[in-house]
Amino acid sequence: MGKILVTGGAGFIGSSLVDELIKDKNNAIVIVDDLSMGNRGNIPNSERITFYEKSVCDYKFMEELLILENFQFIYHLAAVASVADSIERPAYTHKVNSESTLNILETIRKNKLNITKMLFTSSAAVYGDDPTLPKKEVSPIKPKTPYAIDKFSSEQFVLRYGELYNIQTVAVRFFNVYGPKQNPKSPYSGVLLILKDSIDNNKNFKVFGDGEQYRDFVYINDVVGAMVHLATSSNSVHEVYNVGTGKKTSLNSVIKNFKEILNSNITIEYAEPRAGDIKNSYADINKLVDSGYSPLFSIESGLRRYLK
Ligand code: UD2
Repeated sequence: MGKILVTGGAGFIGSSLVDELIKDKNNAIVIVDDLSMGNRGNIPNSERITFYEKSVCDYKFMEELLILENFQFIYHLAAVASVADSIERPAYTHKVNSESTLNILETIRKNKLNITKMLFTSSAAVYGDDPTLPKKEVSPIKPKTPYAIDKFSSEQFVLRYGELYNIQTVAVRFFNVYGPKQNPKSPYSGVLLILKDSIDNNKNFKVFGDGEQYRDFVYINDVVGAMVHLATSSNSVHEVYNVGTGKKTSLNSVIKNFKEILNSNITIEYAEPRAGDIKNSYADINKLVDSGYSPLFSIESGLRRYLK
């Protein structure tokens, strides 16, 4: 591939992407991460990786870096990754999740940088709780939080800006991603990590609601696979793609999977539904599949790999 920038490359998804990209001996990777969510230990050791502990909001640094390195590929993952955090800090979130993206685009445009592809990572949060299911890329957009608003606006900036100024761009909307390297200490951990953590530490697991709510849980390897595919495919330009499995899995059924795989009992407490939660969500992934990427992991095989 060549010279690659991964912002947020010390985080859960970013570092998993780096693990994959580094396998290709032709790749040299630059990571920019301020370690606000990420963890240095997530970054693999390699002389083909350069790590800068910097914020993507350091515009002077980012501009100099982009001009100096002349990247072929840019994966922009650095973000305030927590919806709850975005509600606490909307203006800060806007800086990190939106303005930093525009700054990268502006630097590319003004300096006529010749990138092969820039990929932006958005979220299923943009659909909000509109009841239309499964979510298609053309389904109604109803962002409910600063996080979702900024993800949607940045995604649109990246795509339409790309069209206007002839920059090759693509965007993805992640559904519920799980896998190793997710930070169990984070108060905003995904439900599968919390479940795993409860089992590991012999704690009760609290189900918010009746457990019949469903999600599209997608294993990290498929998320990485889809990103690399879309970044390198010359047909996927100025488009946004859902990244999920296309299958719905209820919380109760995922708990059953955990019990079977680990052959252990889990003590469940049922509690009131969590305020602000959406009831159900899952992706229509036909667009992704038509582009040439089909997920390899089902919830069963993904969980087996994850819990191994
Ligand atoms: C996901 C994203 C969020 C945002 C949102 C958009 C994660 C961690 N969160 O939220 O950032 O993009 O999608 O819609 O990926 N639950 C329990 N017990 C727990 C924790 C959760 O029952 O201890 C339930 C929760 O009430 C919900 C389901 O599990 O019904 C999934 O919760 P989640 O926080 O993993 O993910 P989600 O889809 O609400």
